[in-house]
Amino acid sequence: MRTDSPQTIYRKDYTPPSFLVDSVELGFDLDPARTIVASRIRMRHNPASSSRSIELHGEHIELVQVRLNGKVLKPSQYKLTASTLTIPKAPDEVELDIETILAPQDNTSLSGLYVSNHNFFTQCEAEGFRRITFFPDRPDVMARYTVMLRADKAKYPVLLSNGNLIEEGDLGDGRHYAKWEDPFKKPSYLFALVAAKLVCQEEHFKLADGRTVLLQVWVEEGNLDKTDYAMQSLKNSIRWDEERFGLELDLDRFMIVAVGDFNMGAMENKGLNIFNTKYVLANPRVATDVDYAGIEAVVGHEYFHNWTGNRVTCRDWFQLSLKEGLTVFRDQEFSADMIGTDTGRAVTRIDQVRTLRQAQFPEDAGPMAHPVRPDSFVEINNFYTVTIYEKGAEVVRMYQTLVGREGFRKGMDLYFARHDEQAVQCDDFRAAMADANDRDFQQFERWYSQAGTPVVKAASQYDAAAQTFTLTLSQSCPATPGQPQKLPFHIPVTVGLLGADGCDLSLIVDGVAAETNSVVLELTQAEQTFVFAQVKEAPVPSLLRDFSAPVVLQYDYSDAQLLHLFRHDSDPVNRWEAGQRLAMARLLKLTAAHAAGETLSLDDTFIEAQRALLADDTLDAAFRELALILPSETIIAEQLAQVDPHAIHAARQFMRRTIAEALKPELLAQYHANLTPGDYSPDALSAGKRALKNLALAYLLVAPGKEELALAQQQFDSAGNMTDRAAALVALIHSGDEAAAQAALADFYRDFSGEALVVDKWFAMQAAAPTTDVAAVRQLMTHPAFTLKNPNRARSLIFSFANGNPSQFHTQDGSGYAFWAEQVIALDALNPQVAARLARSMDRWRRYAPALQEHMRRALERVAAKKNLSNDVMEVVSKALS
Ligand code: 0A1
Ligand code: ZN
Repeated sequence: MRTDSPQTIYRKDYTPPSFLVDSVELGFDLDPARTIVASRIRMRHNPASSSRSIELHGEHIELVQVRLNGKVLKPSQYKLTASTLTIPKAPDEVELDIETILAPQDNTSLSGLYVSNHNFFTQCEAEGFRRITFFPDRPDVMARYTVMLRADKAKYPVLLSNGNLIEEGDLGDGRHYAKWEDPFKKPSYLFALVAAKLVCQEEHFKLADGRTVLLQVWVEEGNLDKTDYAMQSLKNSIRWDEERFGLELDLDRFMIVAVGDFNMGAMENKGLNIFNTKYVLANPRVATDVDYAGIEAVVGHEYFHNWTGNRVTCRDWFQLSLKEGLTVFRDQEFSADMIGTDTGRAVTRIDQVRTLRQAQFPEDAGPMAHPVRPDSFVEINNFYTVTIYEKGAEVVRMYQTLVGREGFRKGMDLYFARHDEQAVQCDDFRAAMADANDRDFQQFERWYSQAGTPVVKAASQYDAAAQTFTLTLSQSCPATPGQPQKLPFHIPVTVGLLGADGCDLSLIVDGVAAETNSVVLELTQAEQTFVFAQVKEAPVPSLLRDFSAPVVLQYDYSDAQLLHLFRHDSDPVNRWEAGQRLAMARLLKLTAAHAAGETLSLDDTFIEAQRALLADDTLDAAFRELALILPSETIIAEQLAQVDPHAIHAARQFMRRTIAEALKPELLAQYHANLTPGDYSPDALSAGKRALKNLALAYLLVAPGKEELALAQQQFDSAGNMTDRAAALVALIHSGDEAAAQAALADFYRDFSGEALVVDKWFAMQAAAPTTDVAAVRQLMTHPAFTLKNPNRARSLIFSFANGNPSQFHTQDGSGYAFWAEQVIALDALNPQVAARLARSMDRWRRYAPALQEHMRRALERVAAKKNLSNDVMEVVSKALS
């Protein structure tokens, strides 16, 4: 809870730490109600600092005693506030002994040391270590850790911490101990411990250099049948980082531990990754294809942090994207390489583009917009955002686009050669990329310092006589909070030209012949012109291939040109994009028509293009599925100056229904052609088939007859895996047949009530159904399985409703917003981080119709007026209101 008024922290105010820490010895006497922590910190004065006082952070902990070089300090010899402990005028070399007491069982924030299902876990990023003991809890203080854990042996048979186990044994009186030593220097945010009753799947694994390491995946007893995929993903990650980046595991032992109460996806603590169960547990009965893909990505992500984040870490939290953007890029490349095919790669790329448009572009256009390297924040936990992660990954990807894969690898090698075991800045990464490739990335810095999504406008002219195609690109970027004016970015725009036959033309740009059918144009000015020579016919330009930059691209395509690209573009991402443009144009017209009370209609052109695509067996099922999904209601809303969620919903539903009716035979044919009989496998090919089949099912159930209902029911009853089971259930829920939906929901709950992650799905499906109103959500909250205390559960119901059910959340009477305010306030008392995430649902409130806006403003003000609001929520709502 907030103790004094929230303070803004500025990047420009960075000062080096006054003391550096060489080693830390931690002793834990673990008890849920009263854990005693003893620490011995060896420090020395930092010559780079002019300050002589030792500054330690500490929050929500009781200080028992502090000794300096063996002498107990009297309260007059230090200054203790609610968040700091300062010892003025300390000598050069200091040994501090500090004892603190905490109550993990009362820690509902899930930051620091906490209890989940009777077991102990820690979460120290970003500033959780200060809830365990007093320490310079900042990432540029890197130290060696030795940890002694003591706990009741029967209740907590497993005692884990970072690094290597060096000793364990009994203490008598039913307690036991384990001593761990981490051979690498690390910042405090990477500290972790687990004391629990858990079991593990383990394996000895041989590294490229011949060493054998121990890999473990720890879970609760009943979940040992759900660890195979996480273990396989871990082994794949290790191999991949060896092969692609020459990076090896630097420990003898690497552990993954699953916990049911967790604020985020997972955490990269050195050698002891702690994971939300959602990203570990899977078997075909309980996990969907999407869950499997999530596990692969997150296991990879946390493992890759071992080098990008842990060995080389961040100087301060403003540099967060240094590790997160880079590590997301690495996990994206890993997932793409695991599929291995070109279209597989493109499918993962399309997913990334969808995430950017669904979440990052709106963030970049709203009150919480911030640069990839922010200049200020109130609460760092609010900055684990899609901008830091996903846009940050796009920024890293652009280096690779500009210097090529090999050049990128050279840049990475130089980065590690220069900065291993250091805490550095985004600028250091940029310098390594520039120096290794002899490139000037001065201007590229603006991707780190300027917020907002750039808009690139393209215009073209074909001169038949001269056989030239002239492409003029111009750029601009909208104002964002605190940044009214923007300077031009360095934007890679990958371009190809299609001839009338649909094939790529060979390219000569500004006199230089390109080696491939795509060329990377570098747009660095406000406006630039590129001339393509020897162009024998008027081409259709394919712009921003592979989504080469995180921008909005505007070009005045005709329908005919888009259809040409949709049929023929050799770049699958742009092929998909052409379909999205065709769909969006229609969705916007339909939305306006609905709002004006006109009758809705859809032209045949679009339907026929979809028909052809659906039946094109030369295309991967996964690609066809993506090409058939219409832009989401959120993405449509982002195109509009004033948002009417009901008109958008009606327009999209109309389009879905029209497509479903027109393409019924084709959808049915694809349904049957893409069954995946036999044993379940989560591989991309099978998953793609299921995705297409289940999308066909969803379309068939938009306005179903008896046969379609029977088909869904039959799939629901006989499905051999969760992907098909859940898809059939969702189709029934959206079918309009309430009785069938309710019966299936009851069956589903009965079968899976013991599987927490499946119960989350059960809540989420209902929360997102357009038939579920606020009253129904309130009713679901009274279900015995519902609790706000568990973040996954809160997200499954409350967040799914607020973010995934726009037509019900935004009702005219404002009851959705009043509900939102209540839940933000209730959550804030338990877990400010989760509450602040929910608070973000109102980010775009100023774009709604005036009547809705008024309700939203009142809801925001109600939250802002609450006494004792956390800094987390305060920052979000006050930025929304400002
Ligand atoms: N570094 C983790 C994300 C993470 C951040 C904060 C957490 O608790 C507040 C937990 C995890 C990652 O990128 O995976
Ligand atoms: Zn990360």
